[in-house]
Amino acid sequence: MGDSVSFIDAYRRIATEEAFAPPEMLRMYRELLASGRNDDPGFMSMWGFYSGSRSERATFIIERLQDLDAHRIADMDATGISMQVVSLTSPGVQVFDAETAKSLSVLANDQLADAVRRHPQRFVGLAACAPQDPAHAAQEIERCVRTLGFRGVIINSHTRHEYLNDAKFWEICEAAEALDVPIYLHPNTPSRGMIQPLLERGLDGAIYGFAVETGMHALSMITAGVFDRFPKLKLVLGHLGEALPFWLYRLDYMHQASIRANRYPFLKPLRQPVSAYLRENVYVTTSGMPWAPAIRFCQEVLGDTHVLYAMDYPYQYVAAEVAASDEVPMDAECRRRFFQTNAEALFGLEAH
Ligand code: 1DF
Ligand code: MN
Repeated sequence: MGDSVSFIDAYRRIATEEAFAPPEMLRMYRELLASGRNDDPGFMSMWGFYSGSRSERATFIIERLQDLDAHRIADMDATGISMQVVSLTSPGVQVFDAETAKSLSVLANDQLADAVRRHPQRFVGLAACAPQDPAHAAQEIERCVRTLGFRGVIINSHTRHEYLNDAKFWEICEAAEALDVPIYLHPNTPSRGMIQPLLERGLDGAIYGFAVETGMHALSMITAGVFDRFPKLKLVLGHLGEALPFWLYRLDYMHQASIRANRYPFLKPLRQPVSAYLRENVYVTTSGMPWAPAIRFCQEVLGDTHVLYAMDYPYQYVAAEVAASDEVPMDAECRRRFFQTNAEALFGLEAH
């Protein structure tokens, strides 16, 4: 008793998709936007907004992204969040050239490690990396896990319009599997080849474009055979799986139909149906989807050990949503899994 979260006794709430940004990175975002050298229309749309807008939303988010101390912890206390799994906000370093991305990933990880050291009961870190240089990324992931105590990897979807289905990135998957930490495949705005109709309609961001981009990314990793190559690799998806759980049946049917008909010579048969990887290798978090029918559906089709709570702080900091999440019908044991023990198991927090 006596600490700030002692009012929770049935379960601790661990929020698993919570973002931060080093001030240096936000400055470099502004420089990149101003330079005219950026070739990513999604980056321009999202960070043009957040770094240029004086709206209440943008102001709050920019301020809170940079805080890993009093304000963030006060916000957690006010909403009953015991612990945040903190990751570098999207697109992190993945928008930059390789050299910039590498040094900035190290800087971001060191800043996050300092915060975890200051608040070990409240924060656990995910490792940022620069997929632009897969060998460096693998090495940085290893440093973060072995030396800094981080418990997973954050990949903010495409890296300069390329995806992890491409074998050139598989060193990253190999490192995560070997270190027994999950990869959190967080959204980015859709890549250059995908974004245009979404952008024209104002749908490129978190409203929908994020899910199109990130669901496609995860699915393409499965169909490329990433999980046959790395069977113990765990992938975390926010937003209740970026719509993929709803597609389980049809993904199996159509994937098998394409394979049997040899429609795409580059698509190779998989050891298991697509749905098996989504059930076994993939974990989903709610991040801004505090909606009972969708949560219960995911628990039913993926299993209740694979569905975890996330807030998506500071992008969706809404106290009533925590209360709504508490109210989703499930038994007491299942609720403890949802808020606490699934996250402890997935991110290996027992030792922390
Ligand atoms: C937004 C949403 C931005 C999420 C994010 O990172 C983000 C947004 C830049 O609303 O613009 O992580 N989200 O996960 O929903
Ligand atoms: Mn997010």
